[in-house]
Amino acid sequence: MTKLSPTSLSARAWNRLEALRLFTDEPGKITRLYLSPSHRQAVDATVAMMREAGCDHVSVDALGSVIGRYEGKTTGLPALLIGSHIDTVVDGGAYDGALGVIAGIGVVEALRDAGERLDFAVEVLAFGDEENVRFTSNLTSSRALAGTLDAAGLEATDENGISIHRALLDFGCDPSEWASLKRDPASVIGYVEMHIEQGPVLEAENLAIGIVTAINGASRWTLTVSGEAGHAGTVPMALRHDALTAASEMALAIERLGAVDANTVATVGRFQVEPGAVNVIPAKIRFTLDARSPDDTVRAHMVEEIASACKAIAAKRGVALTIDRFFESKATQMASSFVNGLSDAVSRHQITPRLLPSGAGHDAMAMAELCPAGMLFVRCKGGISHSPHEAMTAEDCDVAIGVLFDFVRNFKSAP
Ligand code: HGY
Ligand code: MN
Ligand code: MN
Repeated sequence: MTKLSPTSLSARAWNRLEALRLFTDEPGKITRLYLSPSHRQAVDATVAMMREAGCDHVSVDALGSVIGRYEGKTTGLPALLIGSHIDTVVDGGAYDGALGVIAGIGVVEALRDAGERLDFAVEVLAFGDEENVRFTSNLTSSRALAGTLDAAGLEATDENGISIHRALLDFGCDPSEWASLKRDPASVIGYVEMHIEQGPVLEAENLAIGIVTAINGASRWTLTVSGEAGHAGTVPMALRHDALTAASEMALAIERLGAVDANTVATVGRFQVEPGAVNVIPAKIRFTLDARSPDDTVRAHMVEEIASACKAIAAKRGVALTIDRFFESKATQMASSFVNGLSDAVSRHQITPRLLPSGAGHDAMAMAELCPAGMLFVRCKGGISHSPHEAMTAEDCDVAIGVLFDFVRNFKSAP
C-alpha cells in the first residue's frame, strides 16, 4: 500500500486550505455565506483547484455547487462522491467544510499522480448552502442532488428579502435547472465526507481520526416576541410589557430544557432587539432556537416542552409570541458498510478506529437520502469550531487524506 508522500500532497492540500480561507466578505474574519461575492470567488478557485488536480470534467451546477469528476477505468462509470461545503458561518473557521472538499481534491490528485483509474469514477462536490446562516432553507445544494429539494426551497429569503432564486441569478446560475440536478441512484455508489470533529473527543483521546456513526437531528425556529414600546423613564416597571425581558426568560428556559438529557443541546444563537434604543422599552425581539438530539423522539419531546414554556412566559408577561419552525432534520445513521470500510482504512494506518456520533449537521445528512454515506472526523484544536479560533494541524490533514485515499482505493461497492 503506497502511502501518500506527505510533502507533495498534504503540502498542496494545506496550501489550498490556506488559499480558500482568504475568500471572505468581512476582511479580517472568515465570513463566506451562500451565494455571496466571496462564495463566488471560492467557487472559481475550487474550479481551478479541481482542474489542477486532474479532474476530467469540472462544472458549477444550477445551485452553485462545484462538481469535479475523475473518470474510472472507462468513461461514465457510477461514481463515489466525496464532498463537503465551502460556505461558512459568520466569523467562522478555515476548516469547517473546506477540509472535506480539499481532501477530495487531494484524493483525485493522488490517483492522477499514481496514474490510477478505479472501477468507478470519483466526484468531488463543493456544496454552498450547508451553514443555514443567510437563508432559512438548509442543505439546498446537497438536497438538490439527493432529489429531496422542492421548488419552495428556492423561495427562502435572506434578511434583505432576497430569495435564493434571485441570488442564484445574480450569482450567474440558472435556478430553473434545479430539478435536473437530482442524481439517478444507479449513477452513484456512495458518499463520503471528511470534516473536522468540531468537538473535543478525538483530541482528548489523542486520536487524529474518528469514524462517524450517526448525525444528530435538529430543529431550528425563529421566535418573535411582541411587547409594547414605551418611554424608559416614565413607564412604571409593573406596567411594562417588555419584549426583551420576556424573551430573556424564554432563553433561560431553553437553556434549562436543553440540559435535561445528557445528549441534547438547545441554543439561542441570534437575538435581535427592536427598536434597540437606550431609552425605549423593547417592543419586539426576534430570536432563534437550534435544538438537537441523536434521538428524534427525545428531540420532539424537548421542543414541545420549549414551546409550552415560552407560551406560558408570554401569557404571564402579557406579550405575544409567534414561532416559525423553519428547519427540521431527522437523526441520520451512517451506512454500516462505510463505517466498516473507513474503520479498516484507519486500522491500516495504525490508528485505533474510534466510532463517534456527530452533534453537528453535515451535507452527509442530505446525501444519505440518495446513497450509502459515511464520514471521517479529523481532530481539531480544543474541539473549537464556528469560531476564528478553529484550528487543526497539517500533520493531521496529511494523515486524514492518506486514510481517505486508502479508503477510496480499497472501496468495493455493494454487490
Ligand atoms: O450547524 C451545524 O451543525 C452545521 O455546522 N451547519
Ligand atoms: Mn460543516
Ligand atoms: Mn458548520
